[in-house]
Amino acid sequence: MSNIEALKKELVDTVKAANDIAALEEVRVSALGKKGKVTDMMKTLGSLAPDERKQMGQALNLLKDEISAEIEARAALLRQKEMAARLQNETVDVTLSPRPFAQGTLHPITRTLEDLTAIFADMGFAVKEGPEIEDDFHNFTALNFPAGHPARQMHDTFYLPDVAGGEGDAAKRLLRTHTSTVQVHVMQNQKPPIRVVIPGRTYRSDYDQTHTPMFHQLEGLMIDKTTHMGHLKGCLIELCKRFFEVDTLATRFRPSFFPFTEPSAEMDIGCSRGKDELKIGEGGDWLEILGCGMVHPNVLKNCGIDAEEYQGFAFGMGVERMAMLKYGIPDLRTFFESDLRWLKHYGFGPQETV
Ligand code: 2U9
Repeated sequence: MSNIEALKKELVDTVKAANDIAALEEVRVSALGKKGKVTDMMKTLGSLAPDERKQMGQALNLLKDEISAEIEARAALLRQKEMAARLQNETVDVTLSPRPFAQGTLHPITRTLEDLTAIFADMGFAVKEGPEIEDDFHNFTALNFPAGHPARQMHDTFYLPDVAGGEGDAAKRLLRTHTSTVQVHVMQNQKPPIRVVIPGRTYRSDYDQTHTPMFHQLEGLMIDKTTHMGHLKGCLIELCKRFFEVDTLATRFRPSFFPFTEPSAEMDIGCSRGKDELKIGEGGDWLEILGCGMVHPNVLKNCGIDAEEYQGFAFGMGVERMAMLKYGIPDLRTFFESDLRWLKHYGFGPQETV
């Protein structure tokens, strides 16, 4: 075997033995670099006779091309292998739990609204939303609050500047004090039967241990020709059983007063209070949970519904209160502090939603 053939075999073997791009680069330098083996042989050409030099020169150039081609082919193969290994290592298994990657959590209010609306949706209620800036008619007048009635003050309303050129109550703009405004819109726009729940933010100028200027309500309305108090009770007892995840639940309905319902009631559920815990379901104690009643005939009339033909029930609850009771959150104001430690503790991962 000539020197060139022996060198070719040696170099091809070392190219094939290179197992990564870095090792291959070393092979390239040791063969074709300034001090490489092929280059060294090129340097000897000058000492050869012209014929031999020509022959040897051609052979060395061919060797150089062949080794370059070998190196390029090996590099392509190694790059392909490296890419396959990276793809293998960097694969994301989308079936794995997202928990280790989860950065944020669902706020307990979001979770509670989802829980409540899911239960009502199951009972055939549609979910409706409406504006947070309202007029006096939708917030008070339609709901049977007489003009100048103290109940309007009781709501600690946030008023906005009057509409330019407007006069009297109709010109008054306010932040809604309850989500009942949305039921008014629904009744104005939809013929009965009506079965809706309304989740949303409400505003009252009040701040202490049990009140914040913004809080959430969930209200409901059902109207049909024969809707009665028995439907109201059945619906709300079922809601509480499902929301608090109990099979047996003591309940009682105490007479109350709201301008927009007649008769009106407050619903209590049974509970027992231990030293540091509250157990919902049964026991000697009672817990006030929501307000409800049969829609006042004046409200039906104000919203364009024939009170001789239709009747309905309505209810309303504070969402923060429901969340505090279900998830054992002791302080209302912490809901709005955006404390990351609190959010981590009381928040819910996305896979835990209903
Ligand atoms: C229409 C007719 C009737 C909604 C109702 C209550 C009773 C009630 C409170 C619970 C706690 C508000 O967040 S809270 O302070 N709500 O007690 N809400 S009946 O009745 C309506 C609503 C709309 C057209």
